[in-house]
Amino acid sequence: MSLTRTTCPYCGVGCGVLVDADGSITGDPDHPANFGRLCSKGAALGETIDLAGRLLHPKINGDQSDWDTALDLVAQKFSATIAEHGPDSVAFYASGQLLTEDYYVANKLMKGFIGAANIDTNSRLCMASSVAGHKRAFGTDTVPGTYADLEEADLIVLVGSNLAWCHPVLYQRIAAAKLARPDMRIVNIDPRRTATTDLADLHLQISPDGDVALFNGLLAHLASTDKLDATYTRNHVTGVAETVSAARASTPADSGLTPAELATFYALWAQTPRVVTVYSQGVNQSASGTDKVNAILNCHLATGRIGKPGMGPFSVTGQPNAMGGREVGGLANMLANHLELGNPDHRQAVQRFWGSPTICTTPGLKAVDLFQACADGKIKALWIMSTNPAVSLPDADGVAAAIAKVPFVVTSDIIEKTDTNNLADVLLPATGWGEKDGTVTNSERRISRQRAFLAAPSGARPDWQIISDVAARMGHASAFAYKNPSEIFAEYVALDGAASQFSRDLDLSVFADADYAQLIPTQWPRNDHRFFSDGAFYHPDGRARMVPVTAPVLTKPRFALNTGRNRDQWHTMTRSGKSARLGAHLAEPYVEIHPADATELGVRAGHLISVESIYGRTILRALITPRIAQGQLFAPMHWTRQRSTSGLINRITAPVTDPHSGQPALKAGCVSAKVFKPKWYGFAATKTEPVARAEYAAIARTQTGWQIELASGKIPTDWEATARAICGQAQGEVSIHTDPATGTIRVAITSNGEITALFFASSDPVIVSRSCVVELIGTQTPPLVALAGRAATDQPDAGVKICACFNVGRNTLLRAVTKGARSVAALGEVTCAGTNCGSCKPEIAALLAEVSLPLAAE
Ligand SMILES: Nc1nc2c(c(=O)[nH]1)N[C@H]1C(S)=C(S)[C@@H](COP(=O)(O)OP(=O)(O)OC[C@H]3O[C@@H](n4cnc5c(=O)[nH]c(N)nc54)[C@H](O)[C@@H]3O)O[C@H]1N2
Ligand SMILES: Nc1nc2c(c(=O)[nH]1)N[C@H]1C(S)=C(S)[C@@H](COP(=O)(O)OP(=O)(O)OC[C@H]3O[C@@H](n4cnc5c(=O)[nH]c(N)nc54)[C@H](O)[C@@H]3O)O[C@H]1N2
Ligand code: SF4
Ligand SMILES: [Mo]
Repeated sequence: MSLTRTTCPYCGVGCGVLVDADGSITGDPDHPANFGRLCSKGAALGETIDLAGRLLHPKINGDQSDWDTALDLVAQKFSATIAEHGPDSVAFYASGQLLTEDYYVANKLMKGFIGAANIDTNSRLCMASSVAGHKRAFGTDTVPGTYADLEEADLIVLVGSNLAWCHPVLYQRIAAAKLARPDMRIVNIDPRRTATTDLADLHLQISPDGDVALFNGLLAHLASTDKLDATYTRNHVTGVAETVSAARASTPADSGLTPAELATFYALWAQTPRVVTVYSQGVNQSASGTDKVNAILNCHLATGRIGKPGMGPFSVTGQPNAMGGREVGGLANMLANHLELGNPDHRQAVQRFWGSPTICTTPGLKAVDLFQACADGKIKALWIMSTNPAVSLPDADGVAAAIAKVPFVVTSDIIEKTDTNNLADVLLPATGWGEKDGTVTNSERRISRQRAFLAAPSGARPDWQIISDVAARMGHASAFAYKNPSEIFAEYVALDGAASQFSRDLDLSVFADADYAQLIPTQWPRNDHRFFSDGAFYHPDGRARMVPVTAPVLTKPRFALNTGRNRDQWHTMTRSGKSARLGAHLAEPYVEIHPADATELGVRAGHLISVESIYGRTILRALITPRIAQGQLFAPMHWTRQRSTSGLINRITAPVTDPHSGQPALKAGCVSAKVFKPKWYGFAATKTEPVARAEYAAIARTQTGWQIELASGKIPTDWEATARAICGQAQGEVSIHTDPATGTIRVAITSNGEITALFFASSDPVIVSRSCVVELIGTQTPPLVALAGRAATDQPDAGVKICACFNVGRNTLLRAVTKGARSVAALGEVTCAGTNCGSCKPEIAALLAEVSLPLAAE
């Protein structure tokens, strides 16, 4: 195998990746998104492409099947359902992780051949408010920003974005730009402190959903200090007066910020023409998400700070192909190629181009409504592709029940056991990253190739092919006779050409004669094109619109539940969860809680908290930290029913949506919390996969196998049997050590002298060193020594992992600090931490800040 140039399948930064002849993975120095950098997830890609856990045969009702039988069944069921109940009785639920070619074909089948628009995607949970906001302001869904703008800005405002963890390479580009130009200012607007906050000059710890009040206040301030660009707005913008007057009606203090904080931020924004406002899920995932987007866009439009270098609004996309999905019309309220579903001319042009028998005329169901329609019995056949809605949608147990109710459910996935696959009638095995070919569009509109460097495992097929094969069996063979993704891409570009008479931002002409095999990363409409530099927008009058928005009335629940992401995990962990290095960063579902709230609830370090809403209950490990404000909680979205018994956070989130975009409000839930007092806590490390059996159980991969955290309200009658069952070790010799004084039970299981499992239980949180116990698995350590759960004196405990690339733990770093390494760079020199992908640098900086007080006092 020679060198392959491809693109990372995780976040929307869209980094170029080089895969060497020996399979080693590095950043592509020539890719304009990353110039050679990769983050921890990108750097660990090689550890996630093995075949363990892969779905490698179609399955029907749990039994292995063959492709012809499975495809025939899917086509027959969909056709029969449409014939009996009409086109609106079937639905596709797709994903921003499909490639553009897969997405194009799925959209074409549903909208042009089935004739309904019931295709929605997980981008509804992700980008829909930005899409709706862009369309209201610009008349089109255009992301005008580029990564270079971030480097050229004098002020970067990060709103509801944890860039350090979620777009790490972009964060590193900004950090490097700030190092080169220390005058650059960074403001972070987030209700909690995050790794991103460490780079910021100003952290505005806003109230949940205080953003409209804040940006309305900014617009009112700009207006009253004469900072609006009247010439620009006269020529290019409508709605100025009414929007300013709506902004004046807002009370900025409703943002939860002090007058001094507001004054500082407003003055900084007013004084700094080169400002880029970056926003992400803290903006989009809200009941006022679209209004938040427009409140931000209003400020840029009113000052003419858009369409010029180093300034503008910038909605950074989450998934690798969120943008590609929007382009091909993957959302239920769009057509294809940025054409409008509601416009008869557009519909006719697409239908003519596709030569299709029908075309949808009305918008389909948006994600949350779609699953509600499943619950209501209206959807009779559902096909879920490349997404895990039984985990990622709000009220996840309700969604699981809704899916279970649909008479015929198909899923296409690469992994066999997922919470959603467990509910499907037919499983179709897709080829995964490294095996499939196609294109993706990143946050700055750059289309890059994903290229295969591994042979597809026998049994798996590319998504575009699976969809086309079903379409052919539904009677549409000639319209779906694609031989490869390059033909699909060519058709997508040709459709764009055929629609060129309509005024749209999308323009793919630069790809018209492109050599697909050799395609280099290219932005549409062309590299270095600056949208809106001529002041022309896409509303019929050619102007942008400022949109009057009203700040929502905020209620204050006892606890507002905020949710989001961890540095080293990707969504529902089906891929990132395979890597032991990535799993070591934060190995169990947790909830950030303020120390004062913890005291009030009687929660101490290591305790568990039961967090509840009217939808359900989760049990999470308490992470007591002042990073989170009082009255708020933050929990990660990653834990599934596969990985934990009670850590699935969407069990308790509500299906409340933004009225314009239909995007669920996943950041400000109304919950209660109390300490969860089990009869015993446990921890085990094992060689083979453990079985989650307790009320609280969370499983993670380790370098030597697996680990499991446990807690339960029931004390087992037989500890040996319990340890064997949880550790999945029916065989092997057992050594048990009980200490009635402390109420601890320690169990070692060995096989031929080798430790295969170590199990610890106690009435208090188990305080053995996890990293030491994990390292003992597979060794010949005598059981009694191993049961001490401590490192040997010659091998100090490394502590919780901070650097995933070089496996450097917190304790190792702390020891280096006491030996004199007092900066991120110095710690890197001594321990290597942070010197590969750099994703952990913010945490190393935070650790230094944390220990700086005692050190100063030395
Ligand atoms: N490591 C990792 N990276 C990822 C992903 C992943 O799973 N793991 N997923 C990718 C995807 S699909 C996406 S969409 C992106 C998401 O990227 P981000 O949006 O950056 O990530 P989140 O953690 O969801 O949320 C961002 C921040 O919004 C804050 N927030 C909550 N409520 C409010 C509010 O009312 N106002 C403001 N201003 N802020 C608020 C939260 O505290 C949180 O820190 O990440 C992408 N990158
Ligand atoms: N509480 C809470 N919930 C959230 C969020 C939040 O911030 N808080 N964020 C939301 C957001 S922004 C997003 S984007 C969603 C993400 O949520 P999901 O899309 O549900 O999560 P993933 O784990 O990315 O699911 C992708 C699935 O596709 C499979 N897969 C991977 N590659 C391929 C392939 O090539 N082909 C096929 N057919 N399958 C493949 C994977 O194994 C996995 O099962 O979660 C949303 N849910
Ligand atoms: S920042 Fe990390 S996850 Fe995102 S594309 Fe780049 S390497 Fe992949
Ligand atoms: Mo997302």
